[in-house]
Amino acid sequence: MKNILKLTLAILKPDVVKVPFVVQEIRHRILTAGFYVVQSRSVNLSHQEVEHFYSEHAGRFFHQRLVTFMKSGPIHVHILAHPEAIQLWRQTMGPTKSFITQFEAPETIRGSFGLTDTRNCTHGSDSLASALKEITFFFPKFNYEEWSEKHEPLLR
Ligand code: RTP
Ligand code: MG
Repeated sequence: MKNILKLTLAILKPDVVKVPFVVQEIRHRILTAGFYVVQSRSVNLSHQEVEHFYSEHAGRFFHQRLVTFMKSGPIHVHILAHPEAIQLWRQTMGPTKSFITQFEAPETIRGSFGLTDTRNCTHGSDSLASALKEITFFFPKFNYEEWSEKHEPLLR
């Protein structure tokens, strides 16, 4: 199970998916950062699915705004692999609040393309436990052990 450390779940949120140029640019950044793209899908989440995915934020002032945004259109979901997957993807995305990030980390994805604190382009798992839960949520048939056995040596 330790090899899950080398995977993370990335989401391109609806604001990004609506703009093909930004989708291409983010895919380019994913590859140049050194990630291997394990599996991808496009999905339009229902209200209930978004509520479930972001249940940790239930009750926060931005929760309703976040749910409305995340169900507003298709999202692109990727399982990314890298020896430091979780940390590297969060570094590539940049800090949550785009309004600040555009000045403090303009080279990051959120710094380059984020529109607001909520419409901030991308999602990334924030821990091992989240990565496990989120990968299972979007890819219920994904088999960590099988993947690790075949591919993990390539990531050393
Ligand atoms: P994410 O979960 O999407 O990777 O982002 P994160 O860890 O950097 O941020 P988190 O605190 O988990 O918040 C989840 C998402 O909620 C929206 N948000 N809006 N002040 C606001 O309007 C606000 N704060 C957070 C963002 O879309 C954030 O990514
Ligand atoms: Mg988060």
